[in-house]
Amino acid sequence: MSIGPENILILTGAGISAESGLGTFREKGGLWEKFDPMKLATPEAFADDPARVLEFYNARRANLADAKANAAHFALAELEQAWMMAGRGEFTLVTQNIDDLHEQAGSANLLHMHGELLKTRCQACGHLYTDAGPITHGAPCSACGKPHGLRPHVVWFGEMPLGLDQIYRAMDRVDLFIAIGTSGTVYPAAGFVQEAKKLGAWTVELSLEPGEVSEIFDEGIYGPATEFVPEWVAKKLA
Ligand code: BJW
Repeated sequence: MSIGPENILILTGAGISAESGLGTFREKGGLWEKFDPMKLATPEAFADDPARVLEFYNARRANLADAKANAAHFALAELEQAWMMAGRGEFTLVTQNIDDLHEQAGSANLLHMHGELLKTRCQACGHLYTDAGPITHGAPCSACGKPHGLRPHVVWFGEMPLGLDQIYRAMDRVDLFIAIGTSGTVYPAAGFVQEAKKLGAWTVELSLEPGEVSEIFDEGIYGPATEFVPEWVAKKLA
């Protein structure tokens, strides 16, 4: 009997980068406990006080400079490589994270649905820069020359996440959906499990603890990502 392809779609959240020293959002001591997201992560907050918002994101850029990919990021990159080499099916990695740790680990088919911390976008002309340094308030865009238009290339509340067409196209063919290190609080990402289930996929939640939409998943594996993701990948590749 021949076995058909198995298309994998993985969604990651802040929990996968927690053991690399990057804070999560909604846990005790998380970013949104220390800072008000409505004052920092909305287009209205940026319009109201761009200097305050840039200070927050510049500090996070500086913090990211010291962060290294961990065993969970490397395990997903290894799974992708093995899956593609053996022609076992499609592999799509969607991350809500704005860090670059999946890239550091070598993941290739990767979508940053909430943007990228190390990119800057000009609101006037849409030009994208990759730059780890601070974004200077009021600086002119080097492409169009307009001042005051530079902002972090991240998706704030009320803005449309990136790559949704591509994500839903991959979702149409998904056989296995895995959510790793995400609380299932933020939509549309939190709704992906429901979509995947409707399309007949097996769904797995892999996190430190059950999240907000936990009951929808077929299977839950709970523990630190650096232990449980490599273990899960090793089993999948065995
Ligand atoms: C570990 C671990 C370890 C810890 N190992 N695990 C219904 C439908 C559609 C939209 C909405 C809706 N209801 C409301 C909305 C609007 C809104 C929304 O969802 N609000 C909710 C708060 C209710 N959504 C939006 O505005 C989005 N846009 C939008 O909806 O556009 C219109 C649209 C409609 C319909 C279809 C399509 C579009 C945009 C959301 C933008 C989110 N932006 C942020 C900030 C990005 C920039 C930045 O970083 O500053 O994205 S908010 C923040 O939350 C960040 C994250 O990506 C996101 C998710 O957080 P995540 O990753 O889940 O982190 P935590 O902290 O919540 O959880 C961490 C987990 O890890 C925990 O469970 C731990 O247990 C676990 N963990 N250590 C394994 N070692």
